Amino acid sequence: MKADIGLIGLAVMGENLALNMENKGFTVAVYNRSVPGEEGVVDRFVSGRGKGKHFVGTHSIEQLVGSVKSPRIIMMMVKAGRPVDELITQLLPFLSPGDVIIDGGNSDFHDTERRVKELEEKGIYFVGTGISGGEEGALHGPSVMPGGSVKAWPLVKGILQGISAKLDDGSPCCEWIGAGGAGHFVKMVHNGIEYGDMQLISEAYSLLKNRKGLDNDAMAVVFDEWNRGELDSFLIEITANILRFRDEDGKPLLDKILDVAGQKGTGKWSAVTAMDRNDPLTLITEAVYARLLSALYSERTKAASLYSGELSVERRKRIDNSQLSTDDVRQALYAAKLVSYAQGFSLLRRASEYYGWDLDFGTIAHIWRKGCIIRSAFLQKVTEAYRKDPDLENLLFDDFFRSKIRAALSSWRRIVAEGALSGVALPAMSSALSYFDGLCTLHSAANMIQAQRDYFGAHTYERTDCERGRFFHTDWTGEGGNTVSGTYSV
Ligand code: NBP
Repeated sequence: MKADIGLIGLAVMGENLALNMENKGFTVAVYNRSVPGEEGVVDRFVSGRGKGKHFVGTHSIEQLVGSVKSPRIIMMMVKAGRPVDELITQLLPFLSPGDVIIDGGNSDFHDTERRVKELEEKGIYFVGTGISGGEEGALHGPSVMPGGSVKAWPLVKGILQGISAKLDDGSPCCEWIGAGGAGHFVKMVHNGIEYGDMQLISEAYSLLKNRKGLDNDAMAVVFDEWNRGELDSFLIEITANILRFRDEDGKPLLDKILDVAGQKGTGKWSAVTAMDRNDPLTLITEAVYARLLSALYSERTKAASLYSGELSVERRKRIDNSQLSTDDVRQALYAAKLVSYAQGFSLLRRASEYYGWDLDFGTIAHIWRKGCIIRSAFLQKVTEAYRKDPDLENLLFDDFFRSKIRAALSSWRRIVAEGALSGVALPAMSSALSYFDGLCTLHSAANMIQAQRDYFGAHTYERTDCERGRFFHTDWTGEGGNTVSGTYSV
């Protein structure tokens, strides 16, 4: 009997997705490149976790494609970038028009846009799908964000929705996202939001540890409590578990983990893409910068010793004077999180307009509610906001978000001030507050920037006493000419 789907790449994600598919009743042909002379990954899997199940182990691309029923669905779960293009090249000679290639890795959405076009020209459908949930999600039900060749959706819908997480009402955490690279774009923003959430939690942890002096067990109790309220989410839940986790010697493992954060690109792509779309994605960008700064380990070691005297005096002064409440920390974390999601969805909105994807923001928040890393109770509120007003310019304009920001604002300001006064770095909480204050400022200081640009470069400016779109230049020094620079904005 032929398989329902072929899966390439049996690393942690591929292996667990294959098991998930089989568990849902699908027969899966599996393939992983092998190093000559070593026991193959495929045989190890088929005789190990896959033993006695509906798997077909294959040892070449040709054999894999030949094992799958027509129209063939071949899914790749491999490292993003060159490996995906190499595999497409290897697959093409064995595929027929109407077959589907799915890329379930974290590919750059620009690559997916290109691959959809190139493959559709050959009659092959290409689906670039985000898959979130890590190892456990892959096995039990991830959040799945497919986009690309829309004609492939009826062919892959059964499998992708079948393996996805299900909400309590039974609805799958997998819906069609849009054309071209839309699926991978949405996954990229999901990961960017994940960077933001993780950075905010680490800042709250830093305040509780360094300013309130709580030990790991006490902090675990705080995070558990937060997880029972409006911050209820997977990342808050695992933070409590991490804080409680002991190493073999009985000491907290967290305290032995080097504070150098890694990254695999999706946060950085979100930040760069936001710049490309002129979108002020400040919080996620700060979260990326925070990881970059953490990685400058030797520079940080040097700076910490160079400035240790000054900083310890400041900190001691604050410890004597400040009354930091745990609830202030929670409120600041929550308010900044609202800003982060507002920014993430703002980027989605701008990209949707630019690429013509017609993204459904309510549905995107809906399929993030289970299975994925940023799953949280609060995403329901995002869905509700967009169901009420699909054209909402900014989530912070929604009544629910407004009321929450209003309730948290004074705590949020206190916390950011406390961080500044006591030398605790809070890049995400404070940049979110600056964004919020900037957004709400009717008469900002950008008039000065426009004046300077016109002064030194004849870049022109608009006036408050004229209609928008009329540009003026002033000869500020009496020595300039009348020639002006172009008024375009990039
Ligand atoms: P990795 O990202 O570590 O990829 C390993 C797989 O890619 C192995 O099967 C490896 O084969 C294969 N591969 C490589 Br590397 N180069 C190849 C090539 N040139 N040709 C064919 N195969 C090649 O594994 P992963 O963590 O399971 O992730 C798979 C994808 O899913 C990635 O794009 C990742 O970003 C994405 N993702 C990961 C997670 C997560 O939590 N880990 C979550 C969501 C999405 P080999 O065994 O022969 O080296």
